[in-house]
Amino acid sequence: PAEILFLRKMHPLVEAAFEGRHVVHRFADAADPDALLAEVGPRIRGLVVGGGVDASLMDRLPKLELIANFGVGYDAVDAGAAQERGIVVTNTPDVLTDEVADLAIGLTLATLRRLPQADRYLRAGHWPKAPFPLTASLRGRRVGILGLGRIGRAIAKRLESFGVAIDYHGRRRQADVPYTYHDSLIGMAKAVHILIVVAPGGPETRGLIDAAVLEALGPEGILINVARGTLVDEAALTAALKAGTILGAGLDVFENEPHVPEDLAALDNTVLLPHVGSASEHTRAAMAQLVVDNVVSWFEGRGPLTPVAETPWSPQS
Ligand code: 8YV
Repeated sequence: PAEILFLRKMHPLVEAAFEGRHVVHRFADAADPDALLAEVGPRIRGLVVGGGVDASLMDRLPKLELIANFGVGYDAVDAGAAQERGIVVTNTPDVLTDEVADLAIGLTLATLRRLPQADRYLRAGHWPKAPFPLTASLRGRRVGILGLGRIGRAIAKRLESFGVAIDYHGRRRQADVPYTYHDSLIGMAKAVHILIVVAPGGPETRGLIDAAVLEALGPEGILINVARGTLVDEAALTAALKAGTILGAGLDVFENEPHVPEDLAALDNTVLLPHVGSASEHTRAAMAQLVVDNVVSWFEGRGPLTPVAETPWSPQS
């Protein structure tokens, strides 16, 4: 058996999976996490996480072979530092693609048609006095997707059936899609009405959605973010929403989760969700199973199932 460390409380499927197979240590249960690390750190070969792992933690785990991340986005794991140390990182791609794409469509419609606001209007008893004010519409709109990866493509596929024009921006043009490519984000923001952010987080994409992009999106523009809060300059967004520089925003992710700035939460032209893109029973169970399968496969000597790009794996390596 291998000794494995859970950095936080995990999905019940992960919590139960290694009983009788491996020895699990839990940060969340430790009265003194630092003492736990000093005691078991030198023996830990697997790390199961949903959140941050930096180089200094890796240095306290000299026998570490595998970091299994619960989630497709692994911007909180320093995959470069892992690569330098020969540590393989795995994530949970594919199993959450459809769920997050569904949520992105739901959030887009909810933001445009002001569904949460309409619900609040009804419950507050305003309906008998006056109908709910007319809203913006998806009809005749262009939608721009920032990041046409697995989830971006699934969002685009769904949008096709809505009869809207679809544009995208990313590092490169993709030969096998019928959508309009923009080589600059600001160019795309100028061309579209709705901007959906679904690119990876991390230092390379930090603050991409800034005041200039919001200005380019314009007064009829809607910003949707289902990726990472770090891609958006939240202060610039709040200012743009207040000033009417853009029409509205639907956000599932924030810069400093679970904290949402009060002035953003106070705005009526926002729909705000507590990072629920993948949060269905079905999909979280599938993600949990993939975490378990990666760990089991690794310690049975069969390699990782879904290694990230920075730590590729081939049977020879
Ligand atoms: C989370 C996500 O990982 O997959 C991702 O990148 O953002 C989510 O599915 C979720 O917060 C799991 O805890």
